[in-house]
Amino acid sequence: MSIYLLDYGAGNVRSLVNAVKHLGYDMQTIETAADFDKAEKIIFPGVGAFATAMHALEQKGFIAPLQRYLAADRPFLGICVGMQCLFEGSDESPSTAGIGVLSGRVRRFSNTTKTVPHMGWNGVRAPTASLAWTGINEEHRYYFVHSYAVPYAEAAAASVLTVTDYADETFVSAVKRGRLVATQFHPEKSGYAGLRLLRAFLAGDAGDAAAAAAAAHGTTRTQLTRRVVACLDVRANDAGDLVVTKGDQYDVREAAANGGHVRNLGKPVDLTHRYFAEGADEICLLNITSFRNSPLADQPMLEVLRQASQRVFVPLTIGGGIRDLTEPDGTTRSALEVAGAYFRSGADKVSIGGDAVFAAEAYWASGGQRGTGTSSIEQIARHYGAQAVVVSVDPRRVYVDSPDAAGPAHRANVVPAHPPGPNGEAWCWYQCTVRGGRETRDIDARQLAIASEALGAGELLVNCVDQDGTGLGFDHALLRNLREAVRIPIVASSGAGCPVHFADVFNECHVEAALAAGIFHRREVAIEEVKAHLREKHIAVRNIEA
Ligand code: 1PR
Repeated sequence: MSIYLLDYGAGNVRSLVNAVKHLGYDMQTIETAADFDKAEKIIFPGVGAFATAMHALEQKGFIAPLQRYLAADRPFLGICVGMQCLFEGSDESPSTAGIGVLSGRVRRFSNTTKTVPHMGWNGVRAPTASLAWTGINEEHRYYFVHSYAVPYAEAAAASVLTVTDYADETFVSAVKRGRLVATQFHPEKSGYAGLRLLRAFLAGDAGDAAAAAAAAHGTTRTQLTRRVVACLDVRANDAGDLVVTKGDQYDVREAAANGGHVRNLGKPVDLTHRYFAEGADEICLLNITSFRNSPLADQPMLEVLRQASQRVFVPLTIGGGIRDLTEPDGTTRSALEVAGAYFRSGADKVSIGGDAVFAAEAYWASGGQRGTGTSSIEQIARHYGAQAVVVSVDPRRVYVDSPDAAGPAHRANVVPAHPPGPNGEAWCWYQCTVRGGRETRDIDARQLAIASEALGAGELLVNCVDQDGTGLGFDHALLRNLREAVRIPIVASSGAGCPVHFADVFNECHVEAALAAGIFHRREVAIEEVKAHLREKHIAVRNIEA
C-alpha cells in the first residue's frame, strides 16, 4: 500500500515515522504534486505555527492537489496543525486562509482560568458520532499539545467526531468526514491508545458506512490529567560510555572513599523503554555535560535519542547544550540547528538551561520589554512553536535574614525558608545557575520564569539544586512562587521521595506535571505506585492501556 507523509519541512515528524514503522508499514514522503495521485493514504502531521504550515504548502504547490485529493474522498489523516489547516482560518494568523474543507475557525485558548498551551493527556467524548472503525476509545487518554483549537460551538456538527474539555472550554478533538479523519491530539505520542488509532487508519477503511449509523453519547466532561515524568540525566562515565547517572545536589560522583566514579544507574535507551512500558506520561533526557562540548559532535547522544524514540510513544524531551555554538572544527551552529538535530533524532520538545538564563538577562537588561529576537528560546519557538520549547530552571537557595537583605533586585521574590537556613535564616530567594549548577548568575528563578514565558517558552521544568536527590519532597515555596508568576505549564522537579510528594505538589502548587529520577532508577518507587496514590487522592492520571 502506498502511504504518504505530507511533510512541509517543519522537521520533527520522526515520532510519526517511528510509529508507522512500528506498526509494520512503510511510508514515503510527498515530494511533488504528482505524488498525490499515487497515494492511497496520506498523513499530514502539522507542527509549529498555522501560517508556517499553510505558507509551506502553498510554496510547494500542494494546496490544489490536496484539495482535489480531499474532494475525491480519499483516505487522509491530519494531526494537530494538520487538522487545524483543514478549517477556514486561524486566529493565530488572521490573514492566512486555511484549506477550508471544514467549516469553522481555529481560536486561541483563554489563559485566564488555565495554563496555555493545553499540554498533556486528556480524554475525548463523542457527542453525536460513532467511534466505530476509528480506533478511538472514550476510555483512553490522548496526548495534546496546542494553544489553539476549534471551539465545539463554532464547528459544523456533522464533521465532529470527538470533543474534549479543557477547564471552561470545549473544543473539537477529532473530525471525520467520509474518509477524512483528523485529530487535534498526537496519536503517535499517545501510547498504545494512539497506536490503535493509527493502526485503524492504516489497516482499515475509515469511510465504512456502518460507522456513521451507530449511536453515541459522550456527555461526561473530560479532564486534563496530571503528568508523571521520568527523567534521565545522561553523561559519559570515566570509561567513555554513556550512562544514566544521578546526583545529589548535582554532584553525580560517588564519595572519594568509594572511588569517586560517576554513578551508573543504567543504559539510557533501556531505561527509556522501561519507563514507557511502566506508564511514564513523558520522558526527559538531559545531556548534563553538553556545556563542555558540542552536542552535535556528541553523536552517541543523538543515537540514544534515535533508538529511544523507535519504541517510546510518549513525548520525549531532550535538554543539554541547546545554544549557538562553535564546533571543535570552527563551524558555527545556531541553537535552532542544534534543536533541529535533536528533533530529527526523535525529540518532541527541547529543554534549554544555561542559554535561557543569558536570554533572560538580556531581556531584563532591555527593561523587560522584549528579547533580542535571536535567543535560542525565540528562534526555536518561532520555528517549532512554543509547545516545543521548555526552559529548565536550575536555581540554588540564597538564605537571608530578611527580605531587604536580598537587595532591591530580588526583594520581591523572597519567600519564607522551610526549613530555615544553616544559620537560622528565615527567608530565601532562588538564584539561577548555569553550567550544571556550577556558576551562579544575578537573576532569580522568578525573573527567569517571567522572561522565558515572554520570550516564547511553552513550559518550565523547575529543578532546585538544594533539593535534588534528597528524597525530601519538591520545593513548594519555589514552585508556588513561579506558579503565581506564569501561565505556561510547570513541571516540578527535584526531591521526589515517595508517592505522597506527588499528591502534595499537585494539590499545593497547582503544577501540571511532576518529575522524578533517583527513586525510579533505583526502583524504590514504581510509576504505577505514584499513579495509584494520585487516583486515591482523586487526582486524575492516565492509566496504562495495554
Ligand atoms: O544548560 O542548556 O546545557 O542544559 C543542561 C541541563 O542539564 C539542564 O537542564 C540541567 O538541569 C541539567 N544538569 C546539568 N548538570 C546536572 C547535574 O545533575 N550535574 N541535571 C544536571 C539536573 C536535575 C534533574 C533531576 C531532578 C530529579 N538534574 O534533572 O533529574 O532533580 O532528581 P531526583 O528525583 O532524583 O531528586 P544546558
